[in-house]
Amino acid sequence: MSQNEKTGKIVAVGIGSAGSRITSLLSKENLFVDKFLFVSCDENDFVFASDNPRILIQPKLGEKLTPSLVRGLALSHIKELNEQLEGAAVVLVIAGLGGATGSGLAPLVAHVASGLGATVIGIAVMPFEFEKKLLFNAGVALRWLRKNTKGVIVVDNNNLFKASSESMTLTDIYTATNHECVRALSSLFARPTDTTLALGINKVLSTVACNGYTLLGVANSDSTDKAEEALAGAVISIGKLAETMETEKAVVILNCDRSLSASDVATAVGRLGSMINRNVDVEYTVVHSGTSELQVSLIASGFRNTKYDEYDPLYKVFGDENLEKEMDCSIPFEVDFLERCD
Ligand SMILES: Nc1nc2c(ncn2[C@@H]2O[C@H](COP(=O)(O)OP(=O)(O)OP(=O)(O)O)[C@@H](O)[C@H]2O)c(=O)[nH]1
Ligand SMILES: [Mg+2]
Repeated sequence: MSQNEKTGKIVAVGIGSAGSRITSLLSKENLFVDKFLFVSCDENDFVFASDNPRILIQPKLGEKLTPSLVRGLALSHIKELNEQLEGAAVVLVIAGLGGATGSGLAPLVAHVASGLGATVIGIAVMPFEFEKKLLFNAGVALRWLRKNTKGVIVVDNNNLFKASSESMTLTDIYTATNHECVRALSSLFARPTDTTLALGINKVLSTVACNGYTLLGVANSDSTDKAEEALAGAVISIGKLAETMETEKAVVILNCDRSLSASDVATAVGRLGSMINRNVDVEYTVVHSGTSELQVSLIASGFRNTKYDEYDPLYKVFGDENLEKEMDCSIPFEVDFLERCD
C-alpha cells in the first residue's frame, strides 16, 4: 500500500454492483476524496475500478447469497478492510440496497470504519418499486446502515429515473439513473474550482449527520423559470418519500451552464422556505457545468418517518427497541468440516 493510501483522509468505498458502478463514475470527478476502494462478491463489479484497491469476497461457485451469508464470508477479510480504511477521517459507504452484496456489506463496512474512529456517511440507492422482492432486504439493510453511520443519504431509484422510452433496457435505465445520481453527488463532494462553489465536507456532514433520515431529491428544467421549476420538482420528489414539512436542514445544489444567473439562484433558494417549511436551515451551491438544462439536487434531512419504514414490517410493528441488537451473520461451514462432525 502506498503512503498516500495509508494517510488518505476521505475514503469512498463502493460496494456490490450498483455501489461499484456509481463509485467508479465518482472516481473520475474532481472530488475531495483521497482514496477509492471497491468491495464485492463479484469480480465483474471491478471492471471499471481502474487501478484502485479492491477486496473480493468470493462465495463458492453456485452458492445462493444472502446478506447474512455475505457478512459471514466477509469475516475472513476484516483485517484487509481494516488496513485499507486505517487513517481515514471520513468514510463514504456507497451501495445499492436490496441485493445480497450491498445489503450485507454496507452496514458491515460502516461498522468496521466506525470502529476505527472514522466519521461514516452512507449513500444508499434504494430499489425500483418493480423490484418487490428486494424491498425487505433493502429496508433491513437501511436500518443497519443508519445504526452504523453518522447519517445516510438515501437515493431513490424511482425518483432518479424518468422514462424516456418504453424500450429501454435495464442497462439503459442504470446508465440514466447513474448519470443523475453522479451529477448530484459529485456536486455535493466537489473540490472548489473556478466554476464550482464547493460546499466543503463540514457543511455536508452537518446536514447529513442528524437523527432522522436524509433524502436526495433531483429534478431538471430547461424552461425560462428553470431555477424555480427544478427546485419545486426536487421538493416534490422528496414529498414522495416523506413529509417535507419535517425538513430541518437542506442543501441545494444548482448544476447548469452559465445561463443560470445569480438572481435566478437567489429567487429560487429564497422561495425554498415557503415550499417546505419556514424554519429550514438552507445551504446552497452552484456548479457551472453541463448544458443549459438545470439540475437541482436537494439534500434534505431530519425526517422521522419515510416510505422505507414500510419495507421492513418487523420494524413497523415492533420498533427499534424489540429488534435484534447485532447484525445477523451466517458462518459459512465448509462441507469437509461438516463431514468430520458426523
Ligand atoms: N442507480 C443504479 N441502481 C442500480 C445499479 N445496479 C443495480 N442497481 C440497483 O441497486 C439495488 C441492488 O442491486 P445490486 O447493486 O445489483 O446488488 P448487489 O449489491 O450487487 O448484490 P447481489 O445480489 O449480490 O448482486 C437494486 O435495486 C438494483 O436495481 C446501477 O448501476 N445504478
Ligand atoms: Mg451484484
